[in-house]
Amino acid sequence: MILQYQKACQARVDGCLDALFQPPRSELARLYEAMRYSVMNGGKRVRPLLVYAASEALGGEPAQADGAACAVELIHAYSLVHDDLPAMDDDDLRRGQPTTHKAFDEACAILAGDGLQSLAFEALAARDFNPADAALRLEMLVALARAAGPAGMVGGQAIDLGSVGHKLDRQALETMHRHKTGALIEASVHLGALSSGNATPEVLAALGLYARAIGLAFQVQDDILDVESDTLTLGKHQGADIARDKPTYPALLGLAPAKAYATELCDQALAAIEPLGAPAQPLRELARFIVERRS
Ligand code: GRG
Repeated sequence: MILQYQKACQARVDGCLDALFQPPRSELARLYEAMRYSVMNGGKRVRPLLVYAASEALGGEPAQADGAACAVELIHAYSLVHDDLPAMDDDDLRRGQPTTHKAFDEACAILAGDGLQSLAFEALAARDFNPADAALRLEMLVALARAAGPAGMVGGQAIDLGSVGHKLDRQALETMHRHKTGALIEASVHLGALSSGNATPEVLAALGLYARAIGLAFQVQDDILDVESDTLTLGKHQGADIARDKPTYPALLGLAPAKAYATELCDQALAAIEPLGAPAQPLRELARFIVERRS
């Protein structure tokens, strides 16, 4: 069922994203091509899936969630383009293809990342793909800005870069991941819920617990895959974390306890949304997918 749901949501968000990369003038063809290359290249679309699933859990219309689904994927894509740059992780492989700065050049990749970030906020502000209520759209814009910015994802990246050569304990590792990857995953669930127009504080709190747990589970599983998977399946270099001596959950806890921790986080997520009943089924399937995925 998750595969079918996943495919339908991927096709939906890919259709919306595709429309964003039409260069308004010929001089911008290369920049738009670099942006398209960075997005339309086979990502799992986990964050848009969470947007649609959270919206559906609260009886929302997918057409009102399209803007948020595009926005979180655009922010995610920009973060990967910049993360892969020589000044950061200096990677040459992403989603099985040369990274954007390798396929184009470094300046073009920096600008493509910048452009994707701006497009994200434009997509979230547009009336056509979001709730008609302007106050709700403003609330969604602020939520995404906070999650993506210095108190969220950008801050997490700064903590990560600042920790090179230092040993992080479990708490510091958790703080870094909650910012670096958790904030955008939490925002995806939050935006999806808001887009439905039916979010109450109680439901947002339950979804917040769910999102916090799967945000961390996503990272724990990512660390496990870095140990257990292979470069072809991952579409990025397997063992890169170990090679860079990055702190990871398997390194800190051991492989079996790291797997047990991922399962525990998944169970926590499922418990948090129990009261939401049948419409939250896609969210449950997604929580399981996050800890069972192989890439
Ligand atoms: C440069 C501001 C800035 C931030 C970068 C998220 C991030 C912060 C860097 C990515 C580094 C990384 C590989 C983190 C591990 C978790 C992660 C985000 C994996 C990639 O996400 P997936 O698995 O990728 O959803 P796809 O390709 O499926 O979209």
